[in-house]
Amino acid sequence: MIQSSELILNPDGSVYHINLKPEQIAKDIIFVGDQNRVEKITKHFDSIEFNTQKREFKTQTGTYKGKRITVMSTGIGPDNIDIVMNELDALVNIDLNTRTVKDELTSLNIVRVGTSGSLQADIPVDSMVMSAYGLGLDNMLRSYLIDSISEKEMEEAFIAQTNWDLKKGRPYVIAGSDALIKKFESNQIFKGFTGTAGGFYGPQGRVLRLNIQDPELNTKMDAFNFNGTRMTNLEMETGAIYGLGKLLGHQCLSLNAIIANRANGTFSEDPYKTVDQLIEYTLMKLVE
Ligand code: R1P
Repeated sequence: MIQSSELILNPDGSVYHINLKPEQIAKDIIFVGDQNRVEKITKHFDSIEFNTQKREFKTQTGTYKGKRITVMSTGIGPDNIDIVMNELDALVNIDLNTRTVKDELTSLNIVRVGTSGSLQADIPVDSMVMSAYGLGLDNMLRSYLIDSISEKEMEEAFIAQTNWDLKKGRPYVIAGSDALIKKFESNQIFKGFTGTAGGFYGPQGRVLRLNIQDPELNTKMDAFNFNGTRMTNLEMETGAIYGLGKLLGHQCLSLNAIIANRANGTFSEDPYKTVDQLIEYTLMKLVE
């Protein structure tokens, strides 16, 4: 039995941070970072059956073209992903009354609709990237046993090619869901290798007033090449979603609207339009 201190429930029986009960979520889930992006997606829905918010975790469940979908904001960063993925999994795979793991496990489909900065000049602002792999630079996932799910050769190549300082922790590489990659790929979206940083400024090589441990990191990441796979973009959730998804048995895919280009220093003139384009693409592919 899982103790109340380990799996915390609210007085109404919902799970602690995401504030949800099992019947309130669909098997198809869209993650967004920004809580204001939830309604940008659900405004396309036929109907909304449920709505809640606690802290940065806003959730709406409804139907789109007859398919039941939950849209949920995760806030920013891998630490939030640890909370969201564990609590969502508890909703489907732990009996909250007996506090025991169910005999029959449920696999969720989770698609992130995020924003991100491109690392390559030829992946321009206002384009879309689907992550074939997530590269975690954040360490969160290292609290779990990930040897059986991580792509060791790619990790080693990244560490060697960037001369990564292991004092910052060991980067990890996790593949996205093959089934979802097949479902979502097209000539409208780049397929990429996405870095997930544990912060926005120093951890992504941005310098305002503080010197950073490796000023050349972004240049080295641009040049990273593993058997033809280049690093495409940087954001703050994909690696963590892929890692926890694989460990817990869920199908996960991360899609990102490219709103900045770090290689040539440009930022989208209309980032909301780019996000809207990704939302429409995601909904179209989800019901195809
Ligand atoms: C940083 O501004 C945030 O934006 C990106 C990053 O991953 C990070 O969460 O994604 P979202 O727009 O989905 O939050």
